[in-house]
Amino acid sequence: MSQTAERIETLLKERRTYQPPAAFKRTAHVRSKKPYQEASRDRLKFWAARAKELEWFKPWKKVLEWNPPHAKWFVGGKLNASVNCLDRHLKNGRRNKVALIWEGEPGDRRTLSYWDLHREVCRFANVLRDLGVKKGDRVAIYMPMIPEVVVAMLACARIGAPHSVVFGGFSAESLKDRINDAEATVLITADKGYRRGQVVPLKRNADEALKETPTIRHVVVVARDGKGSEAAGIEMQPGRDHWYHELMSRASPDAKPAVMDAEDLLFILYTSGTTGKPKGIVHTTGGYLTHVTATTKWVFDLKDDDVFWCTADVGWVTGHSYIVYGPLSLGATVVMYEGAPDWPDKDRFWEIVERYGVTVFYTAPTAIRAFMKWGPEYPARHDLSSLRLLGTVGEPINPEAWIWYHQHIGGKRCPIVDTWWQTETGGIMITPLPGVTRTKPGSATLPFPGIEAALLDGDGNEIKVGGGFLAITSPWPGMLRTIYKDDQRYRDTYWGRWPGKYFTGDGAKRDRDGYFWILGRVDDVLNVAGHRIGTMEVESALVSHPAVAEAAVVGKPHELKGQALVAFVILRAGVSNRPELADELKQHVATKIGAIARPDDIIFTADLPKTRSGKIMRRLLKDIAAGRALGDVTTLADPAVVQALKEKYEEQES
Ligand code: 7RM
Repeated sequence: MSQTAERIETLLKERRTYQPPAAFKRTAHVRSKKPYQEASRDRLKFWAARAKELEWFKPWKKVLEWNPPHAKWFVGGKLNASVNCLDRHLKNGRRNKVALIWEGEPGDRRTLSYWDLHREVCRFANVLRDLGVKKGDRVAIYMPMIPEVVVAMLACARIGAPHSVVFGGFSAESLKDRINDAEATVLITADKGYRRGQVVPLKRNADEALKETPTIRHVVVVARDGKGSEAAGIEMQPGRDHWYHELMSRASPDAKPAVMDAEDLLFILYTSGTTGKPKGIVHTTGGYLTHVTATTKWVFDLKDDDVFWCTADVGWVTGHSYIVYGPLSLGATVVMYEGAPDWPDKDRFWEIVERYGVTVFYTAPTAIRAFMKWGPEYPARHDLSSLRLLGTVGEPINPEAWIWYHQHIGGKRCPIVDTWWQTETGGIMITPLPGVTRTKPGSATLPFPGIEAALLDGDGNEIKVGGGFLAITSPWPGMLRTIYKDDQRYRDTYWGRWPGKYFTGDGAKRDRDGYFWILGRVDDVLNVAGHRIGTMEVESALVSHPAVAEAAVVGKPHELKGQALVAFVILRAGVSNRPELADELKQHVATKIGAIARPDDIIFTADLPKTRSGKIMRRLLKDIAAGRALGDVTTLADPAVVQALKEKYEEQES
């Protein structure tokens, strides 16, 4: 049985439902289905009402201009995202409210009030302006999870310079490619970060990337442990490299915000697609901020006394939308943690929840499955009674993990919001509203008010009940506007399948109540521990190794990570299979892309199963990797190849 078929089978058996607890419902922002009705009656009026909750320099003239596949939201409106995240809280009684509670992996702690954060952001905005950064210039950010990464993002927003945050776990080469695609002029990094007790040498990686990034004029380096504790051996190139603390010490804490058009770029974020080249997803200001602010408020039900912890890294869209822009725009208190969940021990997250009284907690199924495996004794060591709402994102959650999360983390009293969305959608799209929606373990439930989703078949016919491709059938405020410098790819990837309807790349099932059950990607994108990885990217990395002639990468089901990578490799003529070669190739991929893309298994083979026209039959490779009986082999050029591969893999596994 295929992985998808297995999942459908499990989900079909899932009949448990959970009503919002009465106590939760009583105080929730949304207590009735009214917003759904209002939005379906007049979607644009609904979104305009959400946008009015932001602070605008100048109101918009038109809510939406839709020239498929290009949308403009809040046309003519002017605003600034950093003003919405900071300045407005200096006037509404929140200026001494804690904005950020930060904890480093080694145990160092800092808190910043909205006023503190405002001063830091203004100072850094001035620093960037002094370095010559102008409105529209791209700034690359390659940092650990420290408060300065938030300062850097908001400072870019303040001066109208789109940021491109590159996850700190990516390699020098990945960083280089992203800097060059965006033609960034400034890079902000740190001397180091900490992860699972190890030092992450960010500046050293950056230096490697900087050898081939001709557009970079300046590099700003944050000393992770402060002035006087700069990492040893850091090389600062005179004229190009500057210490953050030195520039900041001379900068004024007042910086006028740039007046941004609603459709001016706020950021670019690279994500994996089905080719070897990541896509620069473009998000603009007014629609994005409206979408993330509205969803943060209603999905996480955030109130002034909440303490919100989203465990994502700011290098991913979840960090952009639900650590930075959404919660700060609402004036919430946000917890930010630098390191690993099992450092120094497997109860680190629960220690943090207890210490700061976290009330709303948002994490990924892969983390929940790890907690399950470690055992309930770790959360049981701590008082988790402050928690009132739990969320998940990034991949399908299996019902067992949902139930475990509900019981052992939520103490059976917290609703769970399983939120489906993508880098491209900007914000949450399919989700329960915790005070309204009856939840079912494994289902992301229903589209957020104002979002229109459907299941379509290959011809674009709607499937009301059953399985199909997940599509978004009308534009939404947080949608990507294009792929940076590649509008054709934008048109082809997302809008080429059905005119005017957005193709998500996910398969899903819809039940009789209209609930969506997301099954996973239907394209050549894998989801490993909640991280999106393109099979083609890994294949390109493999064939860049001198020993490799050809490679095909597929996913196999993995207990914790959801999926793991399996690479089938054909060696070049004359290369013999040394015993250490598999490890060398795994390391090669990690060096080329980043540790998240390291394959679990490498299978050497003399041949790959191909159709008569020469297309690699990934479906068969997936069957082999998953240890399943082989699917249909009738179109194969040489069926013996597959049988031989399968036997080889089984031998290797046992
Ligand atoms: C936010 C984020 C997007 C892909 C998406 C799905 C998968 C995300 C869920 C989910 C099932 C969910 N952005 N996905 N959330 N699958 N249930 N609640 O993850 O761009 O990195 O990934 O992740 O396949 O297409 S992302």
